[in-house]
Amino acid sequence: MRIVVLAGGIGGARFLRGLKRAVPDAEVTVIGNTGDDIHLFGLKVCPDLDTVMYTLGGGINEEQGWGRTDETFHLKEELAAYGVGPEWFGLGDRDFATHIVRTQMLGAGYPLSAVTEALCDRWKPGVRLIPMTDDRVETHVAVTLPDAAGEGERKAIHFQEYWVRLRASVPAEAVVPVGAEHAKPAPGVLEAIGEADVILFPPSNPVVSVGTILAVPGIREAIADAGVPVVGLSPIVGDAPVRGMADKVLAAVGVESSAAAVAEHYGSGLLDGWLVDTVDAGCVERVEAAGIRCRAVPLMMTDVDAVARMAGEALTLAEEVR
Ligand code: GDP
Ligand code: FO1
Ligand code: CA
Repeated sequence: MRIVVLAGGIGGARFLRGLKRAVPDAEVTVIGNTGDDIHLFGLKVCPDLDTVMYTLGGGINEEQGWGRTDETFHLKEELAAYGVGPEWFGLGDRDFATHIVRTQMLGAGYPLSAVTEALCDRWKPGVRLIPMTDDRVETHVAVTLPDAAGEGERKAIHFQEYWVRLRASVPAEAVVPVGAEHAKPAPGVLEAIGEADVILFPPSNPVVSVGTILAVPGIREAIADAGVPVVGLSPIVGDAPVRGMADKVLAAVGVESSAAAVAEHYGSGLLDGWLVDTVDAGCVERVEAAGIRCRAVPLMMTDVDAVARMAGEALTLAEEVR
């Protein structure tokens, strides 16, 4: 079975670990979000690609969900001693090596998709991990912050600054995947979608993870036209994200923070099936009224077996709508 998964960071990576346990023989292609990417200290950092690679490769910091296990921060401290920031972004020593190798290869002319493949040669994630695009896309968030005079000043900041520095403490007024409109799907992306038996949206952020991937021209269209079941799992449980800032970025695109509203936001033109958590069983009818087959099952990714059951439910629903 050939499965294509559109993945962000933690939600996507943890789902993939369970999917692999549920169907070890499946050929899984992951289309990774690169809108979170940021250039720091002259290095290209790809948080969501790395989260998938480290999680499936056994190198992730499990408690945090991002970054390396057994990490130290000497390099960051030395940079800070020179007054070189940003201090709000926690790059560890082991993680730095990944960004150095990536940046060196990009500088030598390799596209990000080839670089990601090379990094995965070490981590052996057991999936084919492809960035959504080799072109530069950066998600920016429009916010209003107080200026020196205490007046509100509207500006666009990098998504990482919104999330990591500001902890999404101010409303997101707009979310813009800068560069997406001119980006091309990376080699292999449209081919994998065209050859898939099933396409899954893990419980990743619908705006800044899956939404950003879908913003690359050609990807949404290829999925809608693939003619295979497209099934998603809700990242919203009981009207709130399980973690992260999905409620804030959903508000920016005019979507309420609920499992049903996220399904409607994707729409029946894209989604055939949608899983909501059992606490949201009351919204099944609303989702089905939107033309999307819906089931309520436990969706908390407490351990890999629980996630494998979620993945199994998603594949069962895919067979029902096929
Ligand atoms: P990020 O890039 O690290 O933010 O990760 P993703 O975009 O892949 O996933 C983030 C989403 O995962 C958030 O909106 C969370 O609500 C969701 N999420 C995290 N843990 C769980 C879980 O156990 N169950 C469900 N249903 N969603 C989860
Ligand atoms: N998340 C944080 O909350 N604080 C950090 O300092 C931080 C550093 C970081 C470094 C490398 C990396 O791959 C991820 C990192 N993250 C950090 C996670 C990342 O910013 C977010 O979880 C995702 O991009 C949100 O989608
Ligand atoms: Ca992310």
